[in-house]
Amino acid sequence: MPYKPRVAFAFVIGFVAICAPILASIYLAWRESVATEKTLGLTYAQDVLHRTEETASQFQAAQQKVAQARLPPCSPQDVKLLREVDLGSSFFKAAGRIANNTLLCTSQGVINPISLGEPDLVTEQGIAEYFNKQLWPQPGHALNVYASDGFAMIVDPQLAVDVSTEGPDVELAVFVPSAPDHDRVAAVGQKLPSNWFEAIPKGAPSTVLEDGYLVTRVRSAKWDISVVAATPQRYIIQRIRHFAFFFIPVGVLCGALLAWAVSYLTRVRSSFPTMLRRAVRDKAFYVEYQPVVELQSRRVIGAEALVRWSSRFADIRPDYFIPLAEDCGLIHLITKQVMEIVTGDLPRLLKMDPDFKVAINMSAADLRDFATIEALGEVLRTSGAGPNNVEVEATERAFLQGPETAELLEELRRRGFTISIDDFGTGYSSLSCLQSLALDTLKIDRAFVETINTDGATSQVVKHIIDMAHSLHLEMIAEGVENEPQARFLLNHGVRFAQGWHFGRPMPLHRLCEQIRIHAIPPEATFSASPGRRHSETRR
Ligand code: G
Ligand code: G
Ligand code: MN
Repeated sequence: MPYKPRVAFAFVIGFVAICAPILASIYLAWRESVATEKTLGLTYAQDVLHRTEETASQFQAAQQKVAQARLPPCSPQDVKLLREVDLGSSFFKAAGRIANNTLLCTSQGVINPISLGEPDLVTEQGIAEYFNKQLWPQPGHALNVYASDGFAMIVDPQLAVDVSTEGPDVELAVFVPSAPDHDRVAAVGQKLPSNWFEAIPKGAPSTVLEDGYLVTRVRSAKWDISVVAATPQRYIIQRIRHFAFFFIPVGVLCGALLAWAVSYLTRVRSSFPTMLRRAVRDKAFYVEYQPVVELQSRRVIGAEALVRWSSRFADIRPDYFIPLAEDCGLIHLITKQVMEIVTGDLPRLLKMDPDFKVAINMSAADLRDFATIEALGEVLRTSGAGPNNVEVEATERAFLQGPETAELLEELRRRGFTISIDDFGTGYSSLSCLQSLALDTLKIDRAFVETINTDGATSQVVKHIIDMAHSLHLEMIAEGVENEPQARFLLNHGVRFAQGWHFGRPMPLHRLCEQIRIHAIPPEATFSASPGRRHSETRR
């Protein structure tokens, strides 16, 4: 992306950076609140359902026990048994005997018969239910009676719905889903409109927002029982305020931090040309050399010069600053500085090995500018090197720039410089151009070397690149060699040179000189004498 739109883009990003965390925090607060209220509603409903199911189970167990005893109803032994089952069942007020809708005796003894009238409903399991009966003249609310096979259980319906909730406005009700009117067995609340008492399928709780309430319904898998719990929507709003109180400041803080970071980066970017000019003036650029070895002998025969920038704050990577320098048209300043440094280093290297070759990376802009020819000539004159000691590395992209570049490379080659194509295979490769280009060496990109001895889909590509280079009579340097099997493979396929962490990372000049010295012994000796040394270089 060109420079100016990129700054505009940064502003858009900055704006989004401020708004997004705030919107996100509101959204989060809303989601958290609804989720919390849903969970609470479900907890209430399940709590009530559990109590009601427990009551039903106790009724069933007591009823079976009494039926099995086969005692004459309301006989002294029968009343004794009723008292026993009453004491064993925590949800009972009392147990009793019933016939023709009339309560005849209870666990408290024989009483005057109490007529209950017709049952309010009969459940799927055949239990007759009588609601809100004022059974005896003692204080307390009305009771429910459940009856089956002459056995009756008297229950305080408020017991099931007496669960503690987050506020007084939570409405709860137990109802019988199979009954035509879904009659309420028990309830707390004033509202409880009839549309809340809708039968839902067994086993799948449902939660919906209706009538200003979050309405949760659950249904028993075993019994003919459903529960509805309704929490006022107002509680959700209160909760959102509560969450927002925490989330929004965090969102604002994140937004502010992001906006600051973006504006800082934008400022750094817009002041980049100034920074770069200052770095050139202060000689903040330096060079590291990555050794190039001959695979057969493992001799260091050359090195690639890689530029580094030690800024006031930190070391900046070339991946970052080279494209920026290219964008703002200042790459030639960096190239010039690299050439100056290499000029200074070459005499020392040539003293150790007169055939040593240093590769310099060139950008597309350098290769359109005929001053580059002059600058390279200056390198030779000042350092005393020959053109065979200097290799010009250009990326595929640079090669495809047009007639000036082709002409310039042609001229460099005529003058005896080595020309290599860098990162081959990763750019907009136009294979047909390879033949017509003024080219000596192809650098096989790390991406292809990585696939050697793997079964990835591209692992065959490296062989084709090698074959092609052979048929075009190009020299090859494999890049990014990280282990011995890769080195072996390349050697066996006729690649003569390589660089990569297996042989050495980019290093300062004095370390490079050491490496040259170590490997300057006869090849056989080198090969067996120094694997330990080589391995110590293979850190990852
Ligand atoms: O080794 P390193 O991570 O520094 O290399 C990162 C990239 O920067 C490589 O693709 C390399 O081609 C590029 N590079 C390194 N030094 C120079 C240089 O002096 N000029 C140019 N144009 N590119 C360079
Ligand atoms: O694109 P060019 O080849 O100029 O860049 C070389 C880049 O590759 C640098 O970033 C350098 O640090 C990196 N490099 C060199 N050798 C290896 C290697 O063996 N493995 C990996 N992963 N990176 C390497
Ligand atoms: Mn390179």
